[in-house]
Amino acid sequence: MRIDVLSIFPSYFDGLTLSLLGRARNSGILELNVRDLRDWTHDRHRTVDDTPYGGGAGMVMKPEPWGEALDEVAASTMSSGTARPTIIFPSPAGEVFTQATARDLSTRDHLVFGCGRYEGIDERVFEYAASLGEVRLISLGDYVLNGGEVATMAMIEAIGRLIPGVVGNPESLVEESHEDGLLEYPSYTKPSTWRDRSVPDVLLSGNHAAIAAWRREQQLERTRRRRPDLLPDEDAL
Ligand code: JFB
Repeated sequence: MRIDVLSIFPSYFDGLTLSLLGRARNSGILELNVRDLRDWTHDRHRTVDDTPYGGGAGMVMKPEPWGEALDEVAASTMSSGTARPTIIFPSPAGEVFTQATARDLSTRDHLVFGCGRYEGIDERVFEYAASLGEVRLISLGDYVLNGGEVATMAMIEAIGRLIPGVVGNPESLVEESHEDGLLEYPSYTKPSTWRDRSVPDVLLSGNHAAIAAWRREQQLERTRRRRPDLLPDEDAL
């Protein structure tokens, strides 16, 4: 998979380029390119924002640098003969990112993340990007961030760990929270007693059927208490 990130704060991604991509990058499983959007400006001040038409608070990102940047990064996959890129714009007005979104995106050959700042990006950029690839506006969740960078890092980490050979890819992905629609069961390790707190007896019993049943019960109980929205509607039963 190839991932291109467009941002006016490319150094935000330094940690990600080091951690996630160590093994995957060198083996060619994943190629991550972080590019500074200001490299596609042509004025002395490398301007990426301007005042909003119709008035209102704050600034809006100008379309021209985005158009040139998207042309360049999208053209490089299209010329290499592979499918059109999937172009993701993190947005508080997008569809909410879930594990299902991460699974879907982990199957793509080429992802482009366009990180907005200020009050967002001129709407015509999204329309134009749709001529280059599949455009997805995606929100990390129902809270307000200052830009798309943190959301992009979270999404790349969630997507990357689903790709075999990427650092952080566990042996078993199926037992994790959200993969089976329930929260995870609690985990314990040695010592069996710590500060007067003991590990549940069943886990020391060696009875694998009893352990499996206890873990399933814990998953259901935790999900009911903490995340009832994940369970089927009781009224529907
Ligand atoms: C994403 C962003 C802004 C308009 C603009 C670009 N879950 C999320 N919350 N906020 C964002 C997000 C995601 N994904 C997000 C991109 C941009 C926020 N801003 C700032 C805040 C509110 N309204 C600019």
